Amino acid sequence: MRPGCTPWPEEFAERYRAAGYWTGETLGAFLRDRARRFADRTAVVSAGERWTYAELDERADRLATGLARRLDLGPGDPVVVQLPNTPEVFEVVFALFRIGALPVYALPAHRSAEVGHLAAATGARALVTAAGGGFDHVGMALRVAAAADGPRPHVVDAAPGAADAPREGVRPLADLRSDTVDPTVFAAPDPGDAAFFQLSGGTTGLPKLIPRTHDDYLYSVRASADICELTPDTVYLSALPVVHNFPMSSPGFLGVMHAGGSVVLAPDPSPATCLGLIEAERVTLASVVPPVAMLWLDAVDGGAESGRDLSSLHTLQVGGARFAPEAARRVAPVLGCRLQQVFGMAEGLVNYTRPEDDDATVTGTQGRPISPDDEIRVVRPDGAEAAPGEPGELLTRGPYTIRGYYDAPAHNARAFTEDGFYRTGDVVRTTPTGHLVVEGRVKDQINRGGEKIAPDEVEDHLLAHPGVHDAAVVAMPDPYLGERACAYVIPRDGAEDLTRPAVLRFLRGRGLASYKIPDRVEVVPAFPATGVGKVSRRDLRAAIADAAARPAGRA
Ligand code: AMP
Ligand code: DBH
Repeated sequence: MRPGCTPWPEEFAERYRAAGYWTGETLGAFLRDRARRFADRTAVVSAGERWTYAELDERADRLATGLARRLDLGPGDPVVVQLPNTPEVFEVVFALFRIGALPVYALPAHRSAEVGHLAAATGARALVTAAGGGFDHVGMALRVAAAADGPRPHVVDAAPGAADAPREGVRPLADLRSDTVDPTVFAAPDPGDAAFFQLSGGTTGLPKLIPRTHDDYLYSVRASADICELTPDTVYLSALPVVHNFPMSSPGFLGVMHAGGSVVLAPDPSPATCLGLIEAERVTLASVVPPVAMLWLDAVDGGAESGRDLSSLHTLQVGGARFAPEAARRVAPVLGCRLQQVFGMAEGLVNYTRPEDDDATVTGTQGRPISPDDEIRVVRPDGAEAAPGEPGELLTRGPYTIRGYYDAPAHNARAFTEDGFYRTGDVVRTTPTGHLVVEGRVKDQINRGGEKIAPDEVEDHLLAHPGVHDAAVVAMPDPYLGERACAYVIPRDGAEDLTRPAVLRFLRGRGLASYKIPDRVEVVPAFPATGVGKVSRRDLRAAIADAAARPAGRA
């Protein structure tokens, strides 16, 4: 395996191969095989374009040729991919797979702090992004490339108009599409090696990189497609950015392509856009985070979209954050479709409620694991096994859960047990049927409607402000997003200009992803709610978490 990655112990690898989970298929070969079987079927619908499987396959070949010949990219080269929901995202990632290069996925909301970190941590050789969308992603990529230690990564603009107004130092994607295909550039990567990097929401400091292998990921994809009963007639709508793990693999676009179905990319998650696409494209399956599900429910339930014909929609998948049971119970009557809850993580383990589950299970649990070989432990704070039904921290290992973050030995020693279980930081209880109910978490993280924020990371940026003496970022409950972030900031003596807008401006200037910018900033003389004198930000977080966990009215 690539240095910095943690392999599964050989006895586990053998077991997963013998069970037929790890088949040796690679992501590059995956598309080739689908293109043979489903050549003329529609693979992708997006931004007015419609590509068949054969077309997507050919585009991947042509771009692979250009990337190899003109940018000298090849096996093992990491490439940061930060693209919105446009068809080019598929062309780019499959071209990279074909030459054995490794996509490093960044969300469109990420800014220079995150993208710079991804590029530096992987030694990226190129950044593929796209102009448009109200933020200058290309300019940001140029700044990140200029700041790189070592050879300057290429910057590629995948926006359709990029070649019309070429920008200094930027390669338009159109210039990299070779007219001919050179099969000598195709690589045959080791299916047991890292195929790409996903980003973890993280709990401490900078986001961690998650290396996923061809073998492990494609197993989760195939099994997910089976569980979700996908067929060539599946029409899947991704309302989330498709580079996120959920719309990529749970079952996501890869699961849909495995089955030969069609993927419809929504440019934004709004009810008008998405419900319009569901009606127009006869969408059968869609995946959303809870706040988006709630918006759709309200828009259809007597709102602006109540006249839509949503009769094609068979299943709405909701995941990424806690979906309140009251909202879950509205899905079937309001949208006229089934609900499927999805509790997953980019590190691996994914749980689904199943088509055969009864209503109470579908609305009241977060599903059960994909694989019979997903090992689940629920433990008490002292590490002892919880009793059946008792809440505890979820630990897991299995055929598609990583054994370590990339190049992070110190962090791995805390995030994994000695025998290789990933400490999810989620508090769950199990039901007698083996379903999991997410009850809370022990990890220091804010889940803002599915977008994860590590308080530490934001605090470190706040502490870099010369006028900030101390800072604490904590979750505050929110009826729509579940949680939002609030930053408490103590000014240094004499720092009178440390106002709320100044703090927000400072954070934006640091290049932090928009969803990590605190929703509320309180400039305070000392941290509130403790009354025990000088309190560190860690103590404060612990105190607030503790207070929130106690029933109201008790001190
Ligand atoms: P990440 O590790 O950044 O991929 O984020 C995964 C985390 O999102 C999980 O460990 C949970 O904390 C949270 N999560 C995902 N799906 C759900 C869900 N259906 N209900 C509650 N929390 C969820
Ligand atoms: O939140 C997640 O990271 C997530 C949610 C649902 C995920 O990675 C997944 C399904 O695969």
